[in-house]
Amino acid sequence: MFKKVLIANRGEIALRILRACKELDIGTVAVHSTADEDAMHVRLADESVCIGPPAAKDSYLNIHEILAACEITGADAIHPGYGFLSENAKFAEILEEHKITFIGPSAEHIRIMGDKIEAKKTAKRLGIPVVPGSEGEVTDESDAKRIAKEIGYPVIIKAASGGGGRGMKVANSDDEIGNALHMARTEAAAAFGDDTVYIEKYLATPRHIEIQVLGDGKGGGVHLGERDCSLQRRHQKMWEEATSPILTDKQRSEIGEICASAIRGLKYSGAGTIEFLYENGEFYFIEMNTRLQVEHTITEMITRIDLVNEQLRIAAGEGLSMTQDEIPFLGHAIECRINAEHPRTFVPSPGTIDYYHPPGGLGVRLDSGIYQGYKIPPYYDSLIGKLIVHGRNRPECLMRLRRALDEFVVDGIETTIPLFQDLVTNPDIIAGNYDIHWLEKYLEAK
Ligand code: MV4
Repeated sequence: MFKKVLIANRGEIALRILRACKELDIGTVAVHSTADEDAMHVRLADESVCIGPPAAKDSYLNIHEILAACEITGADAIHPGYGFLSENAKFAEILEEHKITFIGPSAEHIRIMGDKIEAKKTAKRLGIPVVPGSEGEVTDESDAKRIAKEIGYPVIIKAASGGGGRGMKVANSDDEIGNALHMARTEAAAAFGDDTVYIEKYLATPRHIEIQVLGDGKGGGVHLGERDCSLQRRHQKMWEEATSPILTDKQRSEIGEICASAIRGLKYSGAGTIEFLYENGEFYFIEMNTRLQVEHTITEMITRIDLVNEQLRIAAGEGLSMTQDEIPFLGHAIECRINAEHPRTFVPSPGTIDYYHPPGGLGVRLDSGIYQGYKIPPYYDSLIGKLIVHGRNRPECLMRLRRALDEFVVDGIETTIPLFQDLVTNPDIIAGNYDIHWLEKYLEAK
């Protein structure tokens, strides 16, 4: 096992990684920008190195500074967390050249899954159901029209280098497809420097269901069930659930086994998430994430598996600590993302936390690095914590979430807590009756 891990991230996920390292008696190095000097994980780390000014491009994305911090401290591995450099194949390659372990999959697998066309081809080859659409890149209007005729309108045009919803355009008929193709390519070129696009059948009211997988890099691999992440606003997940309110045990093990088998076939190493749209009882692969996700926590609550611990063991060549039949799916868990944002306008609300009272009690987990007197910097993502609640079943989990939200006090800034206090008593939410558009429609109607 590693002697010292450098945590190349900030906020709640940096603290999460630090905790797993400490439990394995691994030394911890925190890197931080000048804006994060007072961050909780910096205070708790064995060592800390300031790697630059607040802007992410000069600090958390600065590969040279991070490598220098590794050299100075003698860290033998780096955990990238999520976002920042976590899916940067070049970074993984550079670390390999410097004999520093990147705690994550191979640069090759990061690269394949980062190209949504390659990812889809690979998924299809491995037996994962995909959305009907073009085999590869769509270049001109006639090509797009031919494929649209085959799969039927409406269709959606997507950026190969995309993800997170940017560079997507829907077309409902032949006379819309030319413009949709042009707009998607222009947006993709501007956002990703790559105007490669592909076309798929547009699913109008799907749910977003993702499968957590773990591969040992040697042909072994398991799935850890699903997360229902349909409650999103502008492609930002807000409320995630494990298990999904609408999946049966049979569906879970079927789609889970398809994903685990694909991971074994790839000889994938580390944690990964295979994302699906789910509509009318069918799963459709859309993309694979080669990083630990924000919402990994709810999977940990129902399986009792520490996913960061597994990542560290796999990266150290110790393989998986469990077989598929040793993975239970116990009860129900819900995660609410606590953002420093206004609960209705979602305008960011950085500033100092004057008074802080976190919830507690049975089945309540709060992953957050904030504390009373902490000053939330304006430079980064607005996520300041995740409230995770577990119950023996979904009704108990909802009741406990409602109780925890009512206990939760964060004075001095606006947060999304009041939004969740609304949602947890909403009849559609209580019934589990929502698709990927539900939250935006709900917010528009308010
Ligand atoms: C789709 C889709 C409908 N049909 N693909 C959004 C970001 C990226 N993950 C893919 N996305 C979508 N792809 C087809 N063929 C609808 C979306 C989508 C979406 C997907 C998951 C969660 C929230 C979403 C919000 C808007 C659109």
